[in-house]
Amino acid sequence: MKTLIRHFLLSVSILLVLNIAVIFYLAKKTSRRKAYFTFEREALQEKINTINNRLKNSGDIYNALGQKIIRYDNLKNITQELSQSLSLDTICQDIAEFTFSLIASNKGTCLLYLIDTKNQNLSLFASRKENKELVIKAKEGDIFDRWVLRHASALLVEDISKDFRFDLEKIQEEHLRPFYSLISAPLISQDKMLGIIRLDSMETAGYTQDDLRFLTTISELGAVALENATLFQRTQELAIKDSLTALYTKGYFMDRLAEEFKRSVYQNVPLALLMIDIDHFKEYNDKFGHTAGDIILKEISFLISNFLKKQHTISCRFGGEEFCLLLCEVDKKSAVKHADELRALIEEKKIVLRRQKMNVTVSIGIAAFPQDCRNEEELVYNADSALYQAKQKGRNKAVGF
Ligand code: GH3
Ligand code: MG
Ligand code: MG
Repeated sequence: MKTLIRHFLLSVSILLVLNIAVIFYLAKKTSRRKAYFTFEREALQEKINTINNRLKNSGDIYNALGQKIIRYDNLKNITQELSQSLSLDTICQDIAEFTFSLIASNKGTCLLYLIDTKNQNLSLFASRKENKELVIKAKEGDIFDRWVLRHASALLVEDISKDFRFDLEKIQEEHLRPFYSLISAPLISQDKMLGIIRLDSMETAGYTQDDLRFLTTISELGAVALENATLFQRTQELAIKDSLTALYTKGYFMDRLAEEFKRSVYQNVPLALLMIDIDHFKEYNDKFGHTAGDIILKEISFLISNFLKKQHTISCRFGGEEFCLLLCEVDKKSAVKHADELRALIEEKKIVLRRQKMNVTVSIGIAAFPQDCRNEEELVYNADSALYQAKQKGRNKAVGF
């Protein structure tokens, strides 16, 4: 019996050990599998992340491409719009409008400067602002615009406070309005610098290289349109301006006189005409030569065209050494007074002819609406008669009709 019990216990023990071994084996196998699955899951997750990233990048590229297509599609409209106008002002407004809406989405500020040919300085011509209250202090450009002008190349500044090329103190001196980033491109046509188009933003890194590339494309198209408009304007001016004195020609003046006369009648305002003739001009020609005569004509024209600048005046070269000055909304009494001031101004001016200082004089005849005439022809005729009287009275005189 005892042996039986011992055998039984041994069998049970063996069974128990076997069971434990099986359980241990199974547990180990399960944990290895678990580790394997965890590893697999992580690998899969990584693959999913990579695919997601690729999808996101593709989405970004897709969006960027979409934006590019929209932008470049708009270039067609810009080209069309710009080629339809020959007015400098309209073209500048159009360039600023396109740039502001297409690149900046109407955020920040867009400024367009043209080079003033007289002093070679930049001069603000058109602007678009997100904040309408903003004051543009730098009407002749700032440190960034001068950089673009000097280098004749486009500029991207992501953060003005961190760009070593520009002195922050100077920037703050020049501006009332804050901005942190900008892009700017020169307007160049046939190697000639015409101006600058620029965008600035209240955010740092407000523009990308792609924005700059697009701005450069717009500036190239804009520059061609501006050059055409300038040439057209110059051609028009040549037709209406006398080449020696830069005063209006007689034909153009007569058209303007007719307009102003009509306006005076409708609005019941006075209008006065000064007919000016250089005294003994032929003698200067004979003594000093024709070129010296031309110098006199230029000097006197300059004085006439700049006289009473604050008032509405129109001046012209009426004939050889004869000029007209129309004083709009000026009555006869004031006109006679002004004519004598002009006469004295010319008399006092020293004109150098062959190293000799000369005092050239003029005679002036004055006629005015309403008392002296019923139409513009009578106005001219009567001013001329008054001029004849001024000559009769001994020259260097201003005489009213
Ligand atoms: P008066 O005081 O009576 O006006 O005498 P004047 O000598 O000024 O007048 P006149 O009509 O005898 O002479 C005008 C001269 O102007 C004759 C002409 O040769 C000259 N003249 C006309 N156009 C030009 C020009 O473009 N350049 C030059 N240098 N002379 C001109
Ligand atoms: Mg004369
Ligand atoms: Mg004359």
